[in-house]
Amino acid sequence: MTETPEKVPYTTSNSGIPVESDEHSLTVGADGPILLQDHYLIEKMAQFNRERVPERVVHAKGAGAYGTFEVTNDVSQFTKADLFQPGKRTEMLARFSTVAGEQGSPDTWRDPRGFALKFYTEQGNYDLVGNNTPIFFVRDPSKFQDFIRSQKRRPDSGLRDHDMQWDFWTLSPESAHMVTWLMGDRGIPKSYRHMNGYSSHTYMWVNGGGERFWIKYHMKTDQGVDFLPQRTADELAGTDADVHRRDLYESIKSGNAPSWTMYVQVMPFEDAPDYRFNPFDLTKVWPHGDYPLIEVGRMTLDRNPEDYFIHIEQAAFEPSNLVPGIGPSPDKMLLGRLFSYPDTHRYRIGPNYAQLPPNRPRSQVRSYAKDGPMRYEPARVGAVYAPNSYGGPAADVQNFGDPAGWASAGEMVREAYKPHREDDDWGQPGTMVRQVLDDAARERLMSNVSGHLAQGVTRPVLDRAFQYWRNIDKELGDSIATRVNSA
Ligand code: HDE
Repeated sequence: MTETPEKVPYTTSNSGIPVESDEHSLTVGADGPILLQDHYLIEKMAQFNRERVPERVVHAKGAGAYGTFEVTNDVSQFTKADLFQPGKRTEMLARFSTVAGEQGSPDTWRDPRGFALKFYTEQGNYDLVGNNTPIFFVRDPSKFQDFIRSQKRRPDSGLRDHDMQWDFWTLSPESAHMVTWLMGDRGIPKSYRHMNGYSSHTYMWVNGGGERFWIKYHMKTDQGVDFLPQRTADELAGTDADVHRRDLYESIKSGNAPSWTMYVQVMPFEDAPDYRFNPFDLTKVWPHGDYPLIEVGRMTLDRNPEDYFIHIEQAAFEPSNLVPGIGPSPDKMLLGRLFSYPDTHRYRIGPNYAQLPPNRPRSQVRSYAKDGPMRYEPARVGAVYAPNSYGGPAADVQNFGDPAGWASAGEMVREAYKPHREDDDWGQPGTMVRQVLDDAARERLMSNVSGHLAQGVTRPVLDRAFQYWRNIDKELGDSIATRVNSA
């Protein structure tokens, strides 16, 4: 006996008109030509041709979810930001990603991971767009594009190329700290749930009294930090390229909501000029003995997006989304990023990207911006220009304005940061190798680097790479050279 299928609603065109067939085009006779008046067929083909927006130029492959941030400690002495006030709960969105691979690339390639957060606060969106590393490869935004090109694909063959990667790194010694991270265990996390997140940059916090502090954020995973050995990661790249996206989705779906505890390091404003490391240099950490971690709150991710494309592919994170009580620091990389992200969103998604569901602030928008492609929210202002006499919004500098800045004067120059007492490129990675890693982790680092160098890195880059590692740690560099030369 054949079962009667359950009645399902009828298909419509994008304009809501019932369609006549899901399978057959309109033709003149069963074997005849297709007719131009088959509007539905044309709509299907045209829509399909436009299904993609450009993938992110970096951080293309990722996964994300919604959740809540709740404050668990009183940090109001350091910031007046509404989302960090005692007892506050704020809805949020998180997106994790790999950096160099494309949309379909394996989740388990060795790479830093993006750790992008958007908090829907009462004073607009606050975006904290960090990585799973407290540092970065370069310290000037004008080197970023070159750096990324060296990590992506060659123009001739379209292949990735380790020679190109090590060429750039060894000619850019400021990369040593980050490369040491990348080649160690944390370069391939077990899953997105098993990694920490960092602001990496230093930001400014301002309290209710106008007092300023320099801060760094740390998001510590409550699942525990864990990693994949190179061999397991390589296998997974072939058998389950989406393993980390799947892990996040399925954990949340089964009610196993991952969480992270947020901490900050707080540096008094006046400490910056004399601190032993330049506190705005993105290749340096502040040792916890100098500035201990102070707990702020907990983020829990418990809601999968109902539509991946709408909520995650079109999510637009931007470090320039800073709310009252939080400001930038003089980190040149951060300042470069304040421009770059909204610019990429206008190109990738469209100028009205801020009206889309993942990007729309939960607080009221009273901006004087108007029109543009795909705009659908009416401008809720009394007039379309300011100043006006018809009840349009007016900036409230008194209530919201921050002294979120710093004094600055000098000649226009193109120069590296002025070095502080202990600033050099090899010191902090050397300390990591000798004092943070145990013997087994150091051995894995050595093996990961040697394996990477053995894949297509040629002289003179190879010799420079041995010297690079000797500069970080003599013994480690010697063993890498021996291992690679004897392979
Ligand atoms: Fe990004 N970065 N970046 N970046 N970045 C992008 O923005 C850029 C940097 C980071 O899940 C792009 O929307 C410049 C540091 C994350 O959607 C782009 C510089 C850190 C994500 C861009 C940096 C990051 C991005 C590509 C040097 C960690 C993914 C698509 C000045 C602190 C966000 C997009 C998401 C994405 C530019 C350096 C983190 C092109 C110019 C440092 C997590 O705008």
